Amino acid sequence: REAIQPSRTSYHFQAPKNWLNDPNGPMYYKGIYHLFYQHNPYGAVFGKTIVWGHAISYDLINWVHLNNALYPTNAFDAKSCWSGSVTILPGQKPVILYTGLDIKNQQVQNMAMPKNLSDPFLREWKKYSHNPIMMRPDGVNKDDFRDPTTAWQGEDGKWRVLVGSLKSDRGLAVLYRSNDFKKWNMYDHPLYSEANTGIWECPDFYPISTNSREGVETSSRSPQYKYVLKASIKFRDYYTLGTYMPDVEKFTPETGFRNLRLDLRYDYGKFYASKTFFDSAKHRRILWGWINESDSSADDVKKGWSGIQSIPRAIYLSKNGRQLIQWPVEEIERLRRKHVGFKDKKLEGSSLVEIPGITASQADVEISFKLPNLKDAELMDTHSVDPQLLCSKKSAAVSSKVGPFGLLIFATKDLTEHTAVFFRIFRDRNRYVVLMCSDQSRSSLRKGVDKTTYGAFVDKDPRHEAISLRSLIDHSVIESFGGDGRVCITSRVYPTLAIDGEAHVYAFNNGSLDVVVSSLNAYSMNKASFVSNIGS
Ligand code: DQQ
Repeated sequence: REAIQPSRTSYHFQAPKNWLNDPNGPMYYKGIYHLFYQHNPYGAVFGKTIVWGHAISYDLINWVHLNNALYPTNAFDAKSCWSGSVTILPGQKPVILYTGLDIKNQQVQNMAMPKNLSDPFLREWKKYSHNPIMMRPDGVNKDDFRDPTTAWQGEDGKWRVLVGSLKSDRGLAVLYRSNDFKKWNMYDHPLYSEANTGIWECPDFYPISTNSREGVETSSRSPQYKYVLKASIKFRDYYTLGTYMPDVEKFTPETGFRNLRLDLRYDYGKFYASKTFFDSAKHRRILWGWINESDSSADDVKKGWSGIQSIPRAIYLSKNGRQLIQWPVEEIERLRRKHVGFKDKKLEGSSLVEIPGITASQADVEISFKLPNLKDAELMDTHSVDPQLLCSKKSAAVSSKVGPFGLLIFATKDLTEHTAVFFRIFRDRNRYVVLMCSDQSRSSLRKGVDKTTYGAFVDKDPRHEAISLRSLIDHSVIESFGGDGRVCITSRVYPTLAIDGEAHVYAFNNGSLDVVVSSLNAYSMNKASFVSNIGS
């Protein structure tokens, strides 16, 4: 593997070959996790014919690839089967709602059911004979109507579902209702819309508990729940918390998507078209997202594949109720092998400490920092700055007093190549503000790959708590969770020298004042198993 394909990942989900994009219809059904995904079976780039790839797993980590579940067969999906979701109807009956590109290239919504419910893998799917079940509303362009959500059932027995759209410069989540899951009527207003956002792709809408980390089923209701509405807009997944009143179909957001610069996002790096599902086995809500490549289409054709899925993340509300917290599902820890760790070690100003003895290109690293010298932090009016731009202005190489400190990942010994994931602390009046950055600018000697620096503010007070960072490292991807899962930043990088045995990982402090590593736990990671059960 390594010699030919240094960027192929070892424990992230990928298609056996060719193009992959959005996760579709994830579900837990009778002891098995299903993941479908947008897939071009004919090439390594997005194509004219997109189908639903399909894989199953018992643990969300090791997967069996199955035959494609949905592919063009009829006029209503003749050109492609685009994104959609699964709803498990009463009586344990899963149903797929998906977008068809029909024979005239219009986007329509379709339904499909398992051919044989007694096949534990649900390998084959049959399409509903009366498809399409939803046509675009008046005033909506034929390319602006797609990606049905998981449906939810109200106390009135009616089913509701959202479809992403765009109408006269407003992004919107069109709401449909049905008594029987077959005949759907558009409601007279969208669940929510906002001006000047562009189309909302892959909307997601679900309740979330305000007093527990446990996830809840999409149809369940309680005064204790808030609701999350997510929209995928121009390669960023924004979410807003809010309240939902099903009797009048009104969603009232707390923040909305309007202020695109400072709004809440699942991930401030590469992570798109995500989708959640309720895992009834472990009572949690799980989030999957598509992580695309940073290289060119020509590179993808050369390597024969493109796109990976994130490690599934458990998702719940923060204690203060202001945002979501994400954390890799616990099952990923089963891949941990060799461990190195220490506690309470001073990391002096301008210093670098190697984390030795692990496979640094395939690892899980958790590190926490305590900051004894906070009062000297740099002053900054953080309300008027874009955190991502701040990270590129103040890159890992720019020293201040408190920070940057963090990890250098996929680093050569001489640091010719490295990706820096780090924090910097600012003082803003009487508050301390934590900035988290992922700096890809020196990740690879290769030219022509996207090396954008990412960044976001972490809602944590460094006076009272350690600032933690966990990075899942897998050959060409780093998924970083800052402040115990408050800020996630995913990046794709393609080191040319820092591969396999030449890759190192370091803790670094490029600030002039000392910081303390209060704990470090780093692990080599095993490969996950991906088995193909694709046949005729
Ligand atoms: N990808 C699908 C669409 C969706 C987009 C097509 C988002 O259904 O809107 O592959 O990445």
